[in-house]
Amino acid sequence: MADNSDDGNDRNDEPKDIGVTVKKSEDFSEWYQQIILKSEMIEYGPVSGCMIIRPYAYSIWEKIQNFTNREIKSMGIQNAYFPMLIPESLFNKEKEHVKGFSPEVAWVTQGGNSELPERLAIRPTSETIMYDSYSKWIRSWRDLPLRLNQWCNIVRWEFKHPIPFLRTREFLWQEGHTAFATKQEAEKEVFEILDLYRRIFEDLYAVPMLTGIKSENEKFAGALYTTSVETLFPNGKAIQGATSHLLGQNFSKLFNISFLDAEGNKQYVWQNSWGITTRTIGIMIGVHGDDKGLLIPPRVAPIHIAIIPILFEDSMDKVLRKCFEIKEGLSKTRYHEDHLNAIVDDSDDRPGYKFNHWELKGVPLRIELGPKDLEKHQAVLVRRDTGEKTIVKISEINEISKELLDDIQKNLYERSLKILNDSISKTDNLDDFKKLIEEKKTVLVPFCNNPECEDNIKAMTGAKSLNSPLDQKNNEMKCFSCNALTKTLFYFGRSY
Ligand code: 86X
Repeated sequence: MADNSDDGNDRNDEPKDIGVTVKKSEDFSEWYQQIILKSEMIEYGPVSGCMIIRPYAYSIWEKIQNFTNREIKSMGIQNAYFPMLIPESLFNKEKEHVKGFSPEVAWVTQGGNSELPERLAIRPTSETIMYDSYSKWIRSWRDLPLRLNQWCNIVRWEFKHPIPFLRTREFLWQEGHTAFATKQEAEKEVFEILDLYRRIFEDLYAVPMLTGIKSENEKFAGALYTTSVETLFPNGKAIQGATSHLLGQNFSKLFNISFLDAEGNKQYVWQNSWGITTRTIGIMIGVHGDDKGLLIPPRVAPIHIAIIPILFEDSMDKVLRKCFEIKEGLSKTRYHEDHLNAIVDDSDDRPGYKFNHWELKGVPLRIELGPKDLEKHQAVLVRRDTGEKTIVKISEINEISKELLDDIQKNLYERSLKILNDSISKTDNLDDFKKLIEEKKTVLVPFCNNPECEDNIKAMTGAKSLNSPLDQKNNEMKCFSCNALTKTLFYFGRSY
């Protein structure tokens, strides 16, 4: 227990902001809206579907960028930047693959007051503009592999109602586009990237994922196959986290990306593309947040520790000085690829108000320090995930903070994993499937992977396939819906 029963000085009794007014379990979407605004992650912009990512959220994206850059660069992938505007004629080369997407493309038609001779698409994805260059850059087997990535914004003019991070008309992502001499090399990368995405979610965001291969219906039309990571929201809806595609030679034939092999024969390259977006932030918020607000896993938290001084007139200077000393010590303490980031909240608000404020912001650890603590050379550490308090010697605060943060990270992952596992049910027949979908379960079923069969299932139940787990036994089974023979299990669920 804290050794400071009194809240300290009573200045600024009026609350500056009010906390979340709905429970996550009662109205998930209202809860989500409130916490992203009140925690200062998002501001709505003047255009519907285009939101402002405020520094508190953007710094999470920067951590994802840093981690991803480190990993992909060590794989031999380089960053580059391609233009945002794509001439219509070039864009149309991909027509076959983007049929369903075309209503979502935003176009630039004017420069100043004059109409452009050709419309320019604002990139909804960059295959066409990048592969146009790839066809010029790749000539011989010595030019391979070509492995580029870009960090950029994307515009897709969605007509469904926008949800910050999860479904926006403009979003940020990285898109990797690689070309290899052989299918084997390309295929190896597809799964290395898929595993990188899994680690971003599981190790950084503490969100457990279902990793697998998309159905024929749900794959990217330009790919031989599409792999994905998917997870579950507490409202029972599944959501895709990221995708990694084996494009095969579909695009290299369209864009004439070919090379002369060592024997002098012309060959088409084997390609991949893969992407992860700012949607990841929304997934983290939805999975971990609670009725007090955000709950940010330590590995991606912009602020690890909020230090709250318990101030009284006579001891104020000493307590504040010690708080800043603690902050200094923490900032010199390494935490994974980073250092600990602590802030001292020395504002005029009451401690109770500050507790609520930093809980709303999802800061994973709080340190309370009052005059009585100071006398005993101790402080109180409070976990955001469990509310548990620990009294520690100030001399041990750096080490114990690190341990507690790792434990919070682990706990967030494990409790989400339990929810995910508890939501998964298995069946081999349509009747049970319908009931389980109504109960908002994620259902593992033997499925024939026939697009018409999946369309049927969707029409009957509103559920679609998420993906098909990677390591399967390959027993002969019957499709749960049409009874055709199959050897593969798929996850199904209602999804975003
Ligand atoms: C699908 C394919 C692929 C690189 C990725 O999934 C990862 C990164 N690209 C993306 N795709 C679209 O969603 C799409 C959307 C619109 Cl509006 C469009 F006009 C064309 C598209 N092409 C591909």
